[in-house]
Amino acid sequence: MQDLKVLHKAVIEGDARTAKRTTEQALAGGVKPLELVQDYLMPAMAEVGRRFETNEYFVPELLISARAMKAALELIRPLLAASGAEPVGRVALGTVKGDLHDIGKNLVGAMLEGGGFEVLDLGVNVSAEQFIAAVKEKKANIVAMSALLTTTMPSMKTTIDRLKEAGVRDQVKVLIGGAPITRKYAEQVGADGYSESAAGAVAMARQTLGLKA
Ligand code: B1M
Repeated sequence: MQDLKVLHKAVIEGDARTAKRTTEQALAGGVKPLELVQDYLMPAMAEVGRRFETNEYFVPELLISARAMKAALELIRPLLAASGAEPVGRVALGTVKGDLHDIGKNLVGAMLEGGGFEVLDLGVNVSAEQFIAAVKEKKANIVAMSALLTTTMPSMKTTIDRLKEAGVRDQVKVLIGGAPITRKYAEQVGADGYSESAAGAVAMARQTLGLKA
């Protein structure tokens, strides 16, 4: 079994090829997909964020680290999502308007799929109108919003307000999350649920629909 610190280092250094190869080998060697995410990939991105804050890294380094993380996640996501049962709910998932961060959102989507939900991934920079359209036209019964920037957090409240104005707020549960989001903020904006992690998002989604966690 290879040393998985190589994976951690590959993401920090933006080495997508090594990140992919190490992930392939680890999965083939029986390492659990979630362990790779929680113990190696997420701590690596946290370190990338720390370096960005201290001006050791700039946007190009963030981008190449994100690319390395995505290379690993592309292999991991289908394994997290493997399920096959009838969907327990339909989730309209997106990163809110003005925000382009999608790594956490993609993980949340994979975990929700793994937890038996059908996920309509609306992508990044998603407007209130796009969420409303997914509720009206695609009959989503959960709206799940991710935000990574303090400047885009207010888009969550805007979306909730617009869901009310469109007369569909009562038809859906609204879940929010992302690094700057807190439970208190979720309460303030009138969301139905908040989770700080992708794994917790599944339990929260089940809970809001009255299903067993
Ligand atoms: Co950006 N960025 N970024 N960035 N970036 C942060 C968020 C930042 C904290 C870095 C820093 O200063 N330390 C900072 C925000 C500061 C703030 O708002 N207070 C920041 C900044 C400033 C910016 C720009 C403004 C930089 C610039 O241009 N000057 C710019 C903004 C662009 C925009 O969105 N409009 C920008 C751009 C980028 C890149 C494009 C280069 C790249 C993103 C690539 C991509 O996503 N495709 C990037 C990256 C990589 C980061 C960091 C380093 C890593 C984010 C990440 O992917 N983390 C980040 C620093 C950090 O977070 N430490 C940073 C890994 C991921 C698994 O975690 O997304 O938190 P996360 O998701 C978690 C949980 O939060 C939760 O589950 C996930 C897994 O457990 N979760 C949910 C997420 N959504 C959820 C939803 C739920 C429930 C749980 O329910 C619905």
